Amino acid sequence: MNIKRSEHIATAVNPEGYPISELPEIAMVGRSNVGKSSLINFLTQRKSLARVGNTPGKTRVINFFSVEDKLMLVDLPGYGYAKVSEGEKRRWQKIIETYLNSRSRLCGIIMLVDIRHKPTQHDIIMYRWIVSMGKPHIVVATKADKISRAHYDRHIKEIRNTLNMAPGVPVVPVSVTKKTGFMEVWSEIEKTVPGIDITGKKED
Ligand SMILES: Nc1nc2c(ncn2[C@@H]2O[C@H](COP(=O)(O)OP(=O)(O)O)[C@@H](O)[C@H]2O)c(=O)[nH]1
Ligand SMILES: [Mg+2]
Repeated sequence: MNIKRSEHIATAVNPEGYPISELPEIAMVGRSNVGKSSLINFLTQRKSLARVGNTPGKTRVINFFSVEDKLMLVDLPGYGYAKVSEGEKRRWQKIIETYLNSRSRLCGIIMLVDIRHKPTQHDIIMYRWIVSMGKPHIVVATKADKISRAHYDRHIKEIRNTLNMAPGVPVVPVSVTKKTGFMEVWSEIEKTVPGIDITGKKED
């Protein structure tokens, strides 16, 4: 399948800067450098719609990207980057929390964790908070090319246990370099947003 149309719509730090739009939104949440921007490029089949590999911790803004004029993917600032001041950390936290708490068309959240590593304390706190919001969510395990397929199960189990995930919530391994997990993530997004059909595979 091909995504025909995707576009950078807005960059914002606070609600005044959020775009005026009716599109349902899916937000990417995760540590700095985990692969949020890469996942957006992967899902939109664009090389550099979202900027990848900035100096970690430099993305202090929210970026909104429309897909097929049907959906907005939202790239939130990464948390957990050590080399910034406490004040700076609080500012980021506020940007993320304000968005997640106030955005009424937020339909679902994709929480990203690196498939190689046990989720950190920051991840655990963030995940608990996502669960408590009661919005649909999935976990994407990024950089799946960095481990062998034979080890997927073990790593996914560790992620599930550490985050204390309910059995019904999927963990989807994704590698943007090997281009695996594309349909799986889109299909989860389609389940999350009522009536949306990006892949053309949904039956109605
Ligand atoms: N090998 C590999 N590298 C990845 C993958 N996804 C992201 N990266 C790399 O991880 C780094 C951080 O990615 P980025 O998307 O900027 O992370 P962000 O800070 O969460 O937006 C970049 O160097 C990416 O090229 C993946 O699936 N496989
Ligand atoms: Mg990024």
